[in-house]
Amino acid sequence: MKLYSLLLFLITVLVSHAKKPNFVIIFNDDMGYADLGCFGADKIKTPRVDQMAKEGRKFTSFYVASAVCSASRAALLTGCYPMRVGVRGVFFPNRGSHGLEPRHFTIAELLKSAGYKTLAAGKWHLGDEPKFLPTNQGFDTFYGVPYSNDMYPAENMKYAKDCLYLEGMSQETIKKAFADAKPGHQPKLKDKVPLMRDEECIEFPLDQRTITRRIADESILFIKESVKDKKPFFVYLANPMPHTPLFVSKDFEGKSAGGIYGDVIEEIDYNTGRVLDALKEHGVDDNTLVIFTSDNGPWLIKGDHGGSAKPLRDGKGSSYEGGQRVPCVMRWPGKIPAGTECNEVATAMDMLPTFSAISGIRLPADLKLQPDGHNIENLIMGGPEEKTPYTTFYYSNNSGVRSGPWKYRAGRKYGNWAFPRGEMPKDNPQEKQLFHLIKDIGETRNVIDQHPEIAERLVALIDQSPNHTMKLFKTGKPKGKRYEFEKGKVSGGATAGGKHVGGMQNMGASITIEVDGGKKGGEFLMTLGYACGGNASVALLVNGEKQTDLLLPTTGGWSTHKAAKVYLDLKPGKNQLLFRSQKKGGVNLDYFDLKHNK
Ligand SMILES: [Ca+2]
Repeated sequence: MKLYSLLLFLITVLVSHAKKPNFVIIFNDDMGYADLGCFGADKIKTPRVDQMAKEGRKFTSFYVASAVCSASRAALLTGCYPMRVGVRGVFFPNRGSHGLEPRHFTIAELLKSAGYKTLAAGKWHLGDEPKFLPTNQGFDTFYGVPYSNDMYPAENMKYAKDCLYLEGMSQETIKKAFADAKPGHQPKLKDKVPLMRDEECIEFPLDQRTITRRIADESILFIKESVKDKKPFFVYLANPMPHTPLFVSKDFEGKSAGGIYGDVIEEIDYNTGRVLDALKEHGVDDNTLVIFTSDNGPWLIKGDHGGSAKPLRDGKGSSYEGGQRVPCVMRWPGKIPAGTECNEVATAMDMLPTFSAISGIRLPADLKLQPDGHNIENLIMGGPEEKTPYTTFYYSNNSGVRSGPWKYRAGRKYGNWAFPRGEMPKDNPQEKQLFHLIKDIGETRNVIDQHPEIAERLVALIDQSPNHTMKLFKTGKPKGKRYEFEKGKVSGGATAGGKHVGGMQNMGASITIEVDGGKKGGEFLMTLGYACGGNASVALLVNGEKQTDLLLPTTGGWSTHKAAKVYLDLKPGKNQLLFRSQKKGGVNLDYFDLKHNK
């Protein structure tokens, strides 16, 4: 027994002293499936990423959880489908208070809890207010752009005292641009975005020709310092390009046979190589997992300023494969067999559970939202016999589902932003489709009529999708303090919802209710009783600030009452809750219960 205890002690000591592996994620913006040499690009040269693939593993069925930026990033960092963490699409500055809520648990928080140094370098796009910035989501430091490089300054941005102003800009010119903007419109400063360090702007507008190099510089310096401090590290290097507008430094201008788009990719490739070289130089090459991928497919409407997803159909914003299936290469010398390929389904949501497994850092025992992603250590490091843990994968906003080789596509139209008015492609079918992705990777043959039973099975899977923020429960006794919605309190031209008191059948209709946050305030569990015929969307504002979108699944009918649960933060004392219908069809709200989550 004594010997056993001693052994256990020794093992514990050894394990705790074992070197934790480092993680580097290089997340590119709008890079297409065919934009890398190792994925079939002919005009664009990417020797460093190709070398990475030769030394590591190429993933040919790697998906992101959304076909657009913010939602894809939320899923990468939390391991959850984006709707579960309240992120539906793309965040814009100056359009209200929104972002990935700080209460959601990220990869950076996981690793930081075990002593990792954590850096977010590059594009963030999960909210630009201080409370939504990387430094409030587990990153020690942030150096980069708070949103897309084609956006605007944020009106409430904090500027550093020694902020560098370029292009004749100053605090006065920025203020004037906001004052001159038409109500509800952005200032006339498109494509002028801030470069931030932590919570402050340090350069405005960012000289975009320098950004690819500078975030690599920052990452390299961070790697060097982490090694010097003997700390494991996590670098989240999110290149703001090839999202348009495109910029390159002098060194890469006109170099690629693929035009300016090719120049941008080649500069990214070169700087990826510099980061890989830094790992070698500082002796951590064989203790670092590097992942190189993209946040969604290529932005095809940008023509030769957009990439290619060949042989996949369509690109960014689409529920065809080109929207969410992205190029992915992973490298970890000695752990990942060199020059191999994995064709099994893997997703960006797998990073959090996989990093947890690889590093031995457990997810918090009280974590409320368990990741939808899986530990894919086997797919990353195992042999060709390893199989995907996915029985189902849900596309953006449940627009489709993949199960094995089969994909059912609900036949949703593209938004106008993906294809400008009048340019909607003729082959933008709204009919329901079934594809066999192994036999037909390009989604050219709809076989729904030949296999109606398979389509039916997949449709039923969509109904079970976790990609809603809220799951349904039976209504029941009050769980905590109950608040009833009162009759006649609906504003915004809503019609009363039959016998239900809180009917909000018009878009924009709202109900305000005052609640008590108690002495301490904090996090509360809300159980919301409601009924609706179709899926409903309700914005929940707490004290005037949007806290989340309540994406309420249909209860199956207007007379069928169910309840859904969501967490929200309240301040001590009185709080004003505003529920605003965001979708035609609306919802009947019955009551909600609030229980302090201690
Ligand atoms: Ca993107």
